[in-house]
Amino acid sequence: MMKNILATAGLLAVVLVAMPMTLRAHDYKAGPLHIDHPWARAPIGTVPNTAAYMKIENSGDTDDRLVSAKSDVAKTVMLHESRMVGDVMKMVHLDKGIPIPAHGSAELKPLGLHVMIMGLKQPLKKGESFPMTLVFEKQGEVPVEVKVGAPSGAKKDGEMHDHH
Ligand SMILES: [Cu+2]
Repeated sequence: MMKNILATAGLLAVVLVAMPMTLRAHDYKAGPLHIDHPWARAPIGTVPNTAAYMKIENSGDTDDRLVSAKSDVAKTVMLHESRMVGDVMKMVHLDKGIPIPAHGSAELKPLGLHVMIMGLKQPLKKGESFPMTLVFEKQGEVPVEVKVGAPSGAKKDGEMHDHH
């Protein structure tokens, strides 16, 4: 019986170690802010654009705001929101940033708020990661590593950006 438990525990340890890095969530603390699992889609084919997503929680008593993001991997990094207008997905540039309310959170996710990455200077492959600096109104600059996940499956996923 004891032997079985030990064998099972050993097997579990092996499985955990063997888990690919990309599946592991990662997160960052900066003052009252908690930034959970920043990740980006691998771009489709030779499209030089992609988007990054994460959840940002604010456990503090003061509202904060994500005002911008920067990264050397691309020419342009800006804050966007995808919105359905009729049956067309439109991109809106959020020039006032994304509010992170006190005791609240903001979730950047596909088909919603995102960090738009345009004019990639290098290909991004699934499993890699790249540095990005998030700039908050109160908390200031917070460096994070963005993990590259799978590319989006379809155009309607909102990752194709027709800029107007
Ligand atoms: Cu966008």
